[in-house]
Amino acid sequence: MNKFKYYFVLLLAGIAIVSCNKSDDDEVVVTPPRDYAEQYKADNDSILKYLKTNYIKEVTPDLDITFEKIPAGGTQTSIWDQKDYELKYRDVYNRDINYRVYYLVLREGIGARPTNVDKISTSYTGILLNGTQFDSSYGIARTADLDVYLSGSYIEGWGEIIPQFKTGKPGPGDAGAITYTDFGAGVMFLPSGLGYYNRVQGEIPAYSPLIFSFKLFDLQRMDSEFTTTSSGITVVGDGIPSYLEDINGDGYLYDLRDVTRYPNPPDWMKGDDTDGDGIPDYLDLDDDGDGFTTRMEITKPTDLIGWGKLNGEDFYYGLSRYYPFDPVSDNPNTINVDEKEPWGIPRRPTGALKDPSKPESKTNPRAFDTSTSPDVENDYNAAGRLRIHLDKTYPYPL
Ligand SMILES: [Ca+2]
Ligand SMILES: [Ca+2]
Ligand SMILES: [Ca+2]
Ligand SMILES: [Ca+2]
Repeated sequence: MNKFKYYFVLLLAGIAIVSCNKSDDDEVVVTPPRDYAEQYKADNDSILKYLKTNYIKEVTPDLDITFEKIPAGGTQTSIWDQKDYELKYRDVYNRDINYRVYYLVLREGIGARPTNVDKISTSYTGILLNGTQFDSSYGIARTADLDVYLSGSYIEGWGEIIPQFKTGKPGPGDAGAITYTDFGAGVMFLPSGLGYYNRVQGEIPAYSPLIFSFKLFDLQRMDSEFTTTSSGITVVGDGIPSYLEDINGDGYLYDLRDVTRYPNPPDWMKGDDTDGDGIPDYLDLDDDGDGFTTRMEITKPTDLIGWGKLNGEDFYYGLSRYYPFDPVSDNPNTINVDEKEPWGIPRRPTGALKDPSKPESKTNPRAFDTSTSPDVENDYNAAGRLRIHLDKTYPYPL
């Protein structure tokens, strides 16, 4: 091994050890962990008790919420019984436990819904069931990665509950800052198994249920495929944002190869793997398993980038090297940039055969039909078309 490289590796190892020690200062792991099912039962009892013995003391116009314990003889209506805000739940499967996670909807929001692998802009406050505040962004927006694999966060409950809400509407605020109106806002009541569980984290004792009030301002769509090397993982993406790889459309993406988290997943978690190879589309570099990468399949021919010809006329195809999932219209707010991408990812071509006297095959494919506009529309734009990267029969079986 090259001597310089060797020292460099040693140096990296040294840095890694130092940073591990640092994180050990504020995190103590209690081992062995308790049984998840027993702990969930205890946590659920505690959370139900909290919901039935506390009330909503105040919700400000900006949707900051405070709870307080109903005093002895008090006539306040509990969080559980009140009707001002809807108390909902979502059933979550994790580590073979079927969790019922309660959350309060202060406002759903009006924008887009993040998936559980997107990044969000949020402000939040976390408290324990005894009212102790252990964390807050104090109204300042922070970026949070909901992806449990990339965030390094142990709080899996966020990715399960936040996608039930929508983002807000951005607008100019004071001093050029962006402020949001009509954002989603809520409160989640997480059992410890979807929080830090057996880890002591700062002021949070092991096995603590966590209450987070949050505002969902904005989101960033992620393209999550990654490659692994000795220096860690590199997110590379396949050109299809993860939220468009949610094949069963439930808003959630799960890597079921993680048998620690998902040992016996229910059927509703399984619908996002087109080729059935166990790698969900959002992490699969070849979604249909035909040996050609999705990235290659959605790459435009070079004559379909920028200005070209369509039916003999000048035609603007868009600047991107890749077909977008669906056609993209020009953004009127950016007057100097033409974002228009008139064609989305095509389906299996429907045009003329290369040799019309022979049947369709790998060596005798159909062309993308550009002879008439309706056929172009059908190949590239038809609503609900099976896009090339999801078509197991294309190019063709051998
Ligand atoms: Ca992707
Ligand atoms: Ca899904
Ligand atoms: Ca797959
Ligand atoms: Ca493929």
